[in-house]
Amino acid sequence: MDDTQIASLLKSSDLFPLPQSLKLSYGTAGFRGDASLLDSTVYRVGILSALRSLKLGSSTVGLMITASHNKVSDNGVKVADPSGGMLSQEWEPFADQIANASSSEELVWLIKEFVEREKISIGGVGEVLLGRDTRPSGYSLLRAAEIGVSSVLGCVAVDKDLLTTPLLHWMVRAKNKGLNASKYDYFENLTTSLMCLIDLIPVSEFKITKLVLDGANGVGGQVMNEFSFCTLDVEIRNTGFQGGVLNEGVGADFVQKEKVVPLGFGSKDDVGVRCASFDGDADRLVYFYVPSESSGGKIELLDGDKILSLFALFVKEQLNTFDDDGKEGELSRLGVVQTAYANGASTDYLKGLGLDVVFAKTGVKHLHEKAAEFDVGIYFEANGHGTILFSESFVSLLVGKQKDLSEGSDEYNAVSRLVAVSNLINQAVGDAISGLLLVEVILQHMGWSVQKWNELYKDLPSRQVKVEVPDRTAVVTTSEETEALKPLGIQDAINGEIKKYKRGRAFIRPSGTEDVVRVYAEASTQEDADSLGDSVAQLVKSFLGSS
Ligand code: G16
Repeated sequence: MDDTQIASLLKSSDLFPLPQSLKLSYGTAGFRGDASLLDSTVYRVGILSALRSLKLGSSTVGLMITASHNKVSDNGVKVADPSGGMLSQEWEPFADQIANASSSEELVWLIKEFVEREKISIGGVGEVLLGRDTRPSGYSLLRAAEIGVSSVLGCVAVDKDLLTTPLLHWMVRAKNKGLNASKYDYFENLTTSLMCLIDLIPVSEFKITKLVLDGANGVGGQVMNEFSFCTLDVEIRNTGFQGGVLNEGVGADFVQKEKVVPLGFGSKDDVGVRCASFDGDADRLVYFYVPSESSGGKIELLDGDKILSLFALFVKEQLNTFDDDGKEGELSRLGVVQTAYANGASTDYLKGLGLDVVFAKTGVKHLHEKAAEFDVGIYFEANGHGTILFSESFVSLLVGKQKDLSEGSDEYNAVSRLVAVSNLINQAVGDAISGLLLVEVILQHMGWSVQKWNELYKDLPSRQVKVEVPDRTAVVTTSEETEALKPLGIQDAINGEIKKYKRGRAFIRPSGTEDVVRVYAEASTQEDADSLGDSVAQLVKSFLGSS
């Protein structure tokens, strides 16, 4: 690094001093925290993104300013790698180091050392696409990111303004593949593949029924509003245009955790209607319906596990149509990836379909990696974050096969559906918009109502609790997060509680996005799941103290 570069970094860094006692970790999905403390973090991640672009031969990198499901006063920042996926985990320690550097001098020293070690040639051309969600703090944080990127010589930041997180990831991937990568290209891509799937629906009478979407008062509802559906009937509520606070009593996280209707839903006209919820930056999707007028706001939830099951069933049906002797053989290896939060009933159902079910640690970066090992890998977290990955070689094989088959045959239609799904569903990251379109078209394909879909299996009752503790990092778990290794003795105590309940299962883990320890409990009745969740939460408090 030459003197001009060092001077540029020192000068800009002085604009963004690190707030006292701020300690950050890249976490499950980038850095998150109180927005008023994040200027220096976002500026530094801007520098990191520029270096990442230079390191990878001037490929385009993405930087998203969002705290997704967190409260509106929080914000955060994460990086999309040139593939469109999450930042390589190999760079996370460097992200942690620079985010916590206490002075401009220390920051520049860390960068210099890293640039030399990674053999990054400063002076090349780098490009970083910047996006933000609707949080009021996003605008000024985006300016900090811009300054960070442009303080690395030769690097430019391109402001893409308000976007869903998956849309930014999609743009990065498309740009690096040499494809058109604007928001309108994304819409066009969705429309073309959706229309293709609709044309292949076997039932003669294509029936459109209303879907009501809860936009979490965030960017997802607003982007959906811009996207005109000629073939779907979608009413969007909680767009944030008429007031309403981001993620407050609305959105996928609220609906999935509380299992009650979001604000603006629940009138008698909503009973039985198919509804869906996005989270704050539209990378999560859950469905629900109000079962009866007397349900008191309680809903029937169709979470990420049920979306995964629907997708798996559909993909398997297509594969079976053309795979030799009706089994997945050499041609296609289909696998599904879940986390410890997956409802036990969903795992039983998926295994019952004969599928390879693999478990990963919480965080889409972990699930994505495992799903990419299959020809078709479907991953979903119960919270609604997931997608379907098709390997490039499998898509080429499908396209080749399509040419050999006679148009209109069952095999041809099945192959064409899979090709269309691979175009529709975001290959970079979980995407609530493309996921929603795929759910809608599969329900049409099956001729199913949301109630019929819900009958695939019955969820075991479960309960999730957040516990505020003085130091959540005191909880250390095994790699699949099903057992706590620390604090010593807590797992034995949890096991003691689990034993008291039929089909009892529980685990604890430190959140990577909020300052809490999360508790998950499952049992054969809701009363038991609640009681197990509460007693494990009590154990967390007694081992770690309450804050
Ligand atoms: C992020 C991650 C998800 C994860 C969630 C909760 O979601 O992308 O993979 O499940 O945080 O993580 P934790 O339990 O560690 O707080 P989002 O939608 O907030 O970006």
